[in-house]
Amino acid sequence: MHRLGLTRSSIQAEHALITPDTFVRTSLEGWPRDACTVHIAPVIGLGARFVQFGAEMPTGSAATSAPRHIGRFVFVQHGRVRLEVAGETHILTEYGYAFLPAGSEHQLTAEQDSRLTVFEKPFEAPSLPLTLPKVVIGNERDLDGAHFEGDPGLVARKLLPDEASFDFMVTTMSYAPGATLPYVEVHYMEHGLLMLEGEGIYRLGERYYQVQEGDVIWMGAHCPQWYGALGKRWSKYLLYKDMNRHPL
Ligand code: UGY
Ligand code: MN
Repeated sequence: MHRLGLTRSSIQAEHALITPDTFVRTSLEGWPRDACTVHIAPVIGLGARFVQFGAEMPTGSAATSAPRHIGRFVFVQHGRVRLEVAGETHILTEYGYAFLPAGSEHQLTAEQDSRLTVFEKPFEAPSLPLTLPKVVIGNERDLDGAHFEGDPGLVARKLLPDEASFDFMVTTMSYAPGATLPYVEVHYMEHGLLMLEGEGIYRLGERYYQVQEGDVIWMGAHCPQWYGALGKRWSKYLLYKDMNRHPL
């Protein structure tokens, strides 16, 4: 049925919900033609300091490194991707991921039709001692989780090392049906979010949104945020957060 101009997408000054019915594909340098949907970019609302995009890669297509000052995180939603970096070859399958520090030359080749989500951020070096982040490869399904704030119905998995050399973190948050964030969070760090599984309700600023698998959310600095899992099965989201740097 025609949607008559209606959508759940909503773009506000300090947050956004972007639903798949409104995704528009474009060509990004280094990616196959028309492969990318840029969800979050510095031009959104009052401004973001990172980029989140999806990439649909047909079998055999390839992507090259980000510009040298940009750190990149790649997550495979589905498909199979070959990553060549630092003289090694890695195969990333569903829920596989890679962190590619700024300046690391690499190539991603789709061995099957694949869908990726990518976070990128201009790298901010840490204060002395200057330790630089390394390449990280993993699969979310191999990670042990920790109960968030002691709640057995809320499991957080850190996809990157919790080390000061990294200027952002990527986590998955999994919620049992009925579980919620324990309180409304307000923090100066930003989030980019992809709903991986299930459904729930997200408070962003003063509004409440129904959200489901495939939705993207941007939470700008200080955006009040809270989530409740309303579905009948566990829900899970992938979450970017800038970390470990002085706010000035
Ligand atoms: O740690 C966090 O900032 C996380 N709990 N935020 C969120 O899920 N919106
Ligand atoms: Mn948060």
